[in-house]
Amino acid sequence: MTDFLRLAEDIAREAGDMLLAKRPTMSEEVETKSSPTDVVTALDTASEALIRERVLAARPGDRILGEEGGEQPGESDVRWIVDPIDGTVNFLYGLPDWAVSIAVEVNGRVVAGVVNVPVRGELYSAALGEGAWLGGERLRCNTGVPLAQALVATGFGYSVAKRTVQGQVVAAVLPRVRDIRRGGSCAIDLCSLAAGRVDAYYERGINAWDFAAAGLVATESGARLAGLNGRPVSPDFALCAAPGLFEELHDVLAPLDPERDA
Ligand code: LIP
Repeated sequence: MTDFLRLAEDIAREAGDMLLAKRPTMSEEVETKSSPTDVVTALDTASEALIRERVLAARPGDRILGEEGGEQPGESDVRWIVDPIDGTVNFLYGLPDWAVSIAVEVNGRVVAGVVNVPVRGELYSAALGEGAWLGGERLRCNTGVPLAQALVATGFGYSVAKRTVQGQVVAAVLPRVRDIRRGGSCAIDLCSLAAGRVDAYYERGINAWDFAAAGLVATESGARLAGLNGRPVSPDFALCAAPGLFEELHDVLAPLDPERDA
């Protein structure tokens, strides 16, 4: 795992440095994916190409799943799960909260994860069973926070049908908690939870590349990460918090049927 972690850290740093040096302006050519607001820049593609090249140079034959390039087949039991820029809209607008996320999965289980937040100079890392770190600081999520005092991070999808329901859900949650934060990057939200900067996170519609690395950072900090009603985390739903708060927030969210479209 140490070798995986070191390689992922080195590659995430290199990709982050490249992106910092070439950050686009709004006038840059961007393409859209699932909707007119779901953007991808040439630098998303360039970052993923760099990551794929570095991984395969070090570990030829490994499999890779990336947000922009999809699944690269291979025979290896090792799969790299990559989000070349998580928080693409923030990146495009020059806001600081975007990240390079790299996870390493062995036989279907994530064993190492790295989230690089270049603008903030923060590199989060985690190894299965060995803890989560921000630089040299061991991370532990907040515990014992009652729902009414919880700072809750969430996010919204790119489709009108999803966002309509997500607006209804957040309107129901807001009066029950301390406050809501919408940062624009799932990976940073989960790492912020691990660092005690928020108490809980939920979202519908995040993908494996969004949460694979940061989810390990969060669980290695002591948080629980799952879907609703005992299901695992998936694009259907993600909920993360320390035990206790997890169950309280779950029991507010589940009756709202937040996995539906309008
Ligand atoms: C982002 C997610 C975030 C979500 C945003 C966006 P992207 O991923 O990390 O949680 O709320 O709408 O989907 O598209 O920047 O890679």
